[in-house]
Amino acid sequence: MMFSDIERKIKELEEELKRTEYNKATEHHIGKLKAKIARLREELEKRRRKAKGGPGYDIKKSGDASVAIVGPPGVGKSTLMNALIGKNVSQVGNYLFTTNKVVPGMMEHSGINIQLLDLPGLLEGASEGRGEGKKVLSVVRSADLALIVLDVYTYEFTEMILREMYKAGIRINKRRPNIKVTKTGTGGIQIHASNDIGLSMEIIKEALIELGYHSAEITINERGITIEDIIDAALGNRAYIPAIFVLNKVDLVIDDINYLRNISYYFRSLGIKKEDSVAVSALKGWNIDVLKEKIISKLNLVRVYLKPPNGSPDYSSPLVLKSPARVADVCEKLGENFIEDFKYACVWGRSVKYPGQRVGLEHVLSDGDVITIYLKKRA
Ligand SMILES: Nc1nc2c(ncn2[C@@H]2O[C@H](COP(=O)(O)OP(=O)(O)O)[C@@H](O)[C@H]2O)c(=O)[nH]1
Ligand SMILES: [Mg+2]
Repeated sequence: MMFSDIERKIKELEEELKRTEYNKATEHHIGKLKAKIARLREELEKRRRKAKGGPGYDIKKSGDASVAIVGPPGVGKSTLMNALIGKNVSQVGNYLFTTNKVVPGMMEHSGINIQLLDLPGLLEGASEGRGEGKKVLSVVRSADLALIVLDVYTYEFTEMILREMYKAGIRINKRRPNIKVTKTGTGGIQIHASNDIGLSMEIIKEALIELGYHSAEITINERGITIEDIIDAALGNRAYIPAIFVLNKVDLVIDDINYLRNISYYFRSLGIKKEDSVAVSALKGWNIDVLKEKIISKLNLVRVYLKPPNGSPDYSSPLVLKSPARVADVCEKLGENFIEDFKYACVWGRSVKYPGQRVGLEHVLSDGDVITIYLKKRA
């Protein structure tokens, strides 16, 4: 098939999917349609990569975590970035001004360094390559958190942004389902499901066959899964990214309570949780501190303080680790010999039963823990 044939076929199948009402009789057909679409998208993506070479901007990662600022043009992404950092790092434009590159900047908050990535505006069709769409989406894919920015006038673009991300294999505010798919040589499709998973075995099989699996083992340790989860697990290249929805420019509608209430209804109708959204004014600096706190908590970082054997902990510069943080991850940050020469560690804080408890390399630490590491004496 040619490029454009695949695109046309996807459109057709998507149309069909829209027309098909979901019920017991169409359940199987819908499952197959979704798998077919996913497979064709995958094929299209492969050819695009070949045709264009690798996508992506050249950004040097730095800091303890990275946050992508994404949204339509003109909603105030650059203004927000500057407000978070506290100085003008990124250029702010008039309504349709768009930069075509990534602007990185560092935000410091309670001992944690967070790299912010201000991105060009995302447009409808981005996942199919419109504008800088592919590059923007690939930055989002590799970030630790996405700030999805909308403003009070264009908030209804949220659906478009979510759709483009979805098509690019990005799953927002969702845990990776516990589903394993392994290709096997023979034996057909074997499904191991430990409990009532909420999807029929037949539908799972049909979807896998559509995806090109003829012999495979699939293990599902999860309840309430959807056919999309099965497709995602089979294709395997999905990114599960936490996100905060930022509604900007509230200064413009602050007197209109009903207007703001409608926006929050709209967010809720999309399944966006209250705690995952925040209304701000980047221009006036309203609620920027609240957003900062949300960023920190959503990143789920673990701060660990080092204490020398007979001294007191150094609270001025925590080690910042991604969750789950093991003692081994601390050692790795400190240097290679720390793992090699590791004897044991003593930990104070929420991860242990009593202060100063002895633990090994696999012990998982909590935010705020204090740790002393003892090394073997070298011969
Ligand atoms: N009233 C108001 N205007 C804002 C706010 N944030 C940004 N703007 C304006 O919106 C326009 C676009 O801002 P910019 O940060 O360049 O948007 P971007 O394209 O998303 O990066 C500029 O004129 C900003 O001054 C805000 O909180 N309130
Ligand atoms: Mg901008």
